[in-house]
Amino acid sequence: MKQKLFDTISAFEQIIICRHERPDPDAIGSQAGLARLIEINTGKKVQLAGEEEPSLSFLSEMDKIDDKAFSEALVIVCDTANTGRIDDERYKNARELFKIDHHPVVDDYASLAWVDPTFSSTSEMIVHWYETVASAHDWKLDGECARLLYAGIVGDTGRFSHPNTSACTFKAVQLLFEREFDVRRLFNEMYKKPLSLLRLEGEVLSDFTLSENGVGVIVLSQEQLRKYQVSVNESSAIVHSVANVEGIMAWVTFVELEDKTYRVRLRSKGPVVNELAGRFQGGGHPLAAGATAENDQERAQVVEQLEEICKAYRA
Ligand SMILES: [Mn+2]
Repeated sequence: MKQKLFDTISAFEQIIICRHERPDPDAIGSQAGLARLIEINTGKKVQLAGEEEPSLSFLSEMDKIDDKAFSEALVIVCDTANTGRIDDERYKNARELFKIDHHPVVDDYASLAWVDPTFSSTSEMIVHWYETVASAHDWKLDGECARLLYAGIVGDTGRFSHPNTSACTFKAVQLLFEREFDVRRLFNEMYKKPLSLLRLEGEVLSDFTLSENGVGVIVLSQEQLRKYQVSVNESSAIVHSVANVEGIMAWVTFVELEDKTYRVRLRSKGPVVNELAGRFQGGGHPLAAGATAENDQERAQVVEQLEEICKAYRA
């Protein structure tokens, strides 16, 4: 499939790259990193699809793309397991579709797909692809590519602290570090936090409780988000703030949206949580997943089921 990716890229003049909605650094890093890699080595213009994400614009901005362009293009979708999360529905009109992803398969949406959950991140897959396929065709990977792909790896491995970090990860990082880019500046941009978010975190942490089974629950209301002027996307930083509490097994963050539904973020130290996410219109990795709770009743069900999972895990 890796060689097929190279051949398919070579066969198309028009290339568009998509990634998942509400992007994280790996989504944009792999999308923009691959785009740049193709551009500097083939001279082809590669367009980036999806909504602009202001908090990640230091990585890359998106392109405005005509409807017509999609029907003539190879569309590559990075880092997205299910069709519902692909940012820019026009991917459906693509002449050819290629999926590159490290999440376990949810939707088998592309006839051409390179999916491998042993990689920490889609960005790591791109580096691996460069090293094993593209470099043999004399492709170069420059400092800006390295910066984008490094951001993706750092994001998805939690700065090399999550168990998805492997020898292959460090091999990829070695290659990237042989290029020149400003790591310090990148980290400053990735981990900067608005003061308002810090204040909201303070309020959340002072109310935080842990159940007997080691389950932590955080609920962010619309009222709190408004009071502290924190967006739903920015609030995702809060999910990490309780990760190191002694005795925690798994935790869940509910962020209330304007329509009174909740965005659910599940994290775990061992108990598998993506099956639970799957029961609530979501999915993800075994130890990190996302879902939706339609109302307070479903919110309570998520907590109840997470309690059961952690209790069973401990037994
Ligand atoms: Mn990813």
